[in-house]
Amino acid sequence: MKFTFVTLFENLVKPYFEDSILKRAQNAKILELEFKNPRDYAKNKHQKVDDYQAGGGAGLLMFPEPICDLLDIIKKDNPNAHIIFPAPAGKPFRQIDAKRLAKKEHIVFVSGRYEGIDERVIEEYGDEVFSIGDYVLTGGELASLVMSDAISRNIKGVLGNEDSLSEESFEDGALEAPSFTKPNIFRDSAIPSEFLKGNHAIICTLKKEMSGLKTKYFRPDLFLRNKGQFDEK
Ligand code: 6GU
Repeated sequence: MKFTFVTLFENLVKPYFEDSILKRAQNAKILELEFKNPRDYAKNKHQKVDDYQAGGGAGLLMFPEPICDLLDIIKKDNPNAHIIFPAPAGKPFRQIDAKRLAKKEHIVFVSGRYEGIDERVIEEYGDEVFSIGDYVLTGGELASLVMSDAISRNIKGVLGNEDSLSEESFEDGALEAPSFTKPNIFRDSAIPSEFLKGNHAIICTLKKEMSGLKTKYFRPDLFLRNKGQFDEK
């Protein structure tokens, strides 16, 4: 997988990939990163990339030409590039999107700063527009990082143990059951006794129950959306 980050602030993005398993994935050539700065494609004297909004409105917008020139080059060199615009006005980014996008060859994240990007750029080049939650960030960089991280760990070979994917939150529309490690009693708090007895069928049933309760309590929206999932078998 190749990720291209189109951003005015590559230093906000780069360090995240310089440690841990995402570093290992790059060393193993599973992951390749590229950074492109729209400012390098601005033709005006001061390499300006933003301007006032048509019709008024607070804040500056990134104007089309530098980003479009840059995206034309990326598309020409990489006909399979899948272009994503992070934006609070996008559709919600979910685990199923992370899994689906992990199968792409090349994903380009185009981060806006200021109040965003001229809508015509998104219309022409955007394969998808995603929001990572109902709040507003100062730019698309953090959202691009969140999405690229969630996508990466679904690429074969990135996680040491692929099994760790199967029991996670959202894999089956539910929040993950609580998990525990040693010691069995910590500051007077014991782990559920069945976990110590080693009957895997019982533990599995118990985890399903806890997962259902947790989902119903903390995420009633998820619980309702995936109702069949929680029925007694
Ligand atoms: Cl994708 N971008 C920005 N700027 N703010 C957000 C967002 C994205 N998702 C939620 N808030």
